[in-house]
Amino acid sequence: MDRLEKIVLVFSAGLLGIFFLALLAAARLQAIDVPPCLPPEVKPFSAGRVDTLPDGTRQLFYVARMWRFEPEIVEVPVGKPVDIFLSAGDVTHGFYLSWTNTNLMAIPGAVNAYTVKIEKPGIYPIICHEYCGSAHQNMVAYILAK
Ligand SMILES: [Cu+2]
Repeated sequence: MDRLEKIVLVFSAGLLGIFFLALLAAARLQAIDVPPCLPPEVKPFSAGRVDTLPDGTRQLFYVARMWRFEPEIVEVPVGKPVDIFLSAGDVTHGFYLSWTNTNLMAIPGAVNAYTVKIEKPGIYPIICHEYCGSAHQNMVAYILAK
C-alpha cells in the first residue's frame, strides 16, 4: 500500500470519528433520545383521553386517524413532565409537537410514547408529518401550555 493511501485512510477514519463524536455531543446537548420501549401490557387504544397522575404528571393518550388527532386541544402545565402515548386508528400518521423534540409515528397496532417537558407557556401545534391521505394537510391539534 502506498504511503499516500495510508495517510488518506487514516485521515478519513479520523474524520469519521470526529463526525461521530460531534453527533453524540449534539444529541446530548439537545437532549435527544430514542423513544422508550413500552411494556407488553400497553396495548393500542382507540379513544383519546387525558389522565393526571397523583404526582401531577399529565398523561396524554392520542389517537391519530384520518384526519385528526384525538384529543384535539389539551392544556398542560408548564415545567412539568407530560407523558405522550400515541396510537393509530387507521393508517400510519406522524406526530410532531412543534418547538420540541417530540417526533413520533402513529403505527396501526402499536403504541409509541415520549415524555416532554414544555418550559415556555404558549400554543404548541401538533402536526402530522406522514402523508396519510387527501386531507393530511388539515391534520392538526394543539397543546396549550399554561
Ligand atoms: Cu397525515
